[in-house]
Amino acid sequence: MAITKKEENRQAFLDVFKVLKADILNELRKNNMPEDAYKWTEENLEYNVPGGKLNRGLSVVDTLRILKGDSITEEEIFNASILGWLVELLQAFFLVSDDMMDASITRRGQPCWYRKNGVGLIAINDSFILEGAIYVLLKKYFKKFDYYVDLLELFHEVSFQTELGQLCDLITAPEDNVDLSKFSIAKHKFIVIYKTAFYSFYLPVALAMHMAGVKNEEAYNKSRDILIPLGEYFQIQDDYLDCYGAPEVIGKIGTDIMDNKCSWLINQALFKANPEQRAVLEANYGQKNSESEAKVKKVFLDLGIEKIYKDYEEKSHKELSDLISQLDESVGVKKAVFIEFMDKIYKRTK
Ligand code: DMA
Ligand code: MG
Ligand code: MG
Ligand code: MG
Repeated sequence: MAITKKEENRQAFLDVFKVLKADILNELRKNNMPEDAYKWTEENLEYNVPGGKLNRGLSVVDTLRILKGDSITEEEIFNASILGWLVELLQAFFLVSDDMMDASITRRGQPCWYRKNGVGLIAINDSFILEGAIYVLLKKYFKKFDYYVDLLELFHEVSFQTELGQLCDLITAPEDNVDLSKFSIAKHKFIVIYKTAFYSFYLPVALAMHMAGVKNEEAYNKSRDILIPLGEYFQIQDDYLDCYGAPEVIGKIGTDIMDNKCSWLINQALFKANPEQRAVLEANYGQKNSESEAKVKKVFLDLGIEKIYKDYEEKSHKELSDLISQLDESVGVKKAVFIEFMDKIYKRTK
């Protein structure tokens, strides 16, 4: 697809957000919300929903375009865009709460919502409102379809999976008790599949499949078998970028080392470290000061972690391409869906 067409689709997608924002605010009007609460929610939506890369949301539309081909209608594109924004609302809900739990500083190039003056812990409830808005809109636009309950169940299931993943992510990284022996590649894999892969990769594609009328359960299972490893790859990129990404490009300041996170990088480092290097990691990982963080980064440097990541990226891309090429399209999905999604994230720098 030419850049211009892509940009045009993105603009059309962004235009749909205006409609949905008005719908949600209208719901507040119907509930006679006081003017300050109305304004507050308007800012919550503007600040937290549309400012990201929109990969997840756009993937719903892109997937439906591929599944339907030339027969796709304007109405179907509009409806797929709505579902895309519901994924972005879910993402906003998770990010607002994730930033509080991870004690993050910035997100999408601006202060995290909870760090804004006067917001603080109110951000907890604001995240609930972002989640609640999903179901207001889903009912308004999709109750009339026979697959409404499938969509509802899907949002509930992946939300629960993500919350389970966030739980494991958090309790594997206690602030007051750094114990690197709790980490492993297997533990990391479990955490990232649950906290990221289901909602970021399976959800957008499965939503479009429901819209396209795919009923065969095998099609969902086969898609999941590709999308989960793709999501794992994406979160490993996120872990890499936390340490090596430029904050002005990724829009956030990395916190994983200070937060004692079971990230891909520390697991690779522990795998390669000699006893002295391990001792440096034990003494400095998860400590909330930049001197300790720098010492951990120095061990990463000495171990050549960046090169290990670059090799992983190549290898993973090849494995995912093979997995996609082996897909049997007769179950009711197309390889292009997964190629399109992979192209969106391969070698990303943000
Ligand atoms: C992200 O994990 C997972 C969810 C559910 C938001 P993370 O804390 O590594 O994300 P980020 O690096 O964007 O804070
Ligand atoms: Mg985080
Ligand atoms: Mg987190
Ligand atoms: Mg991260």
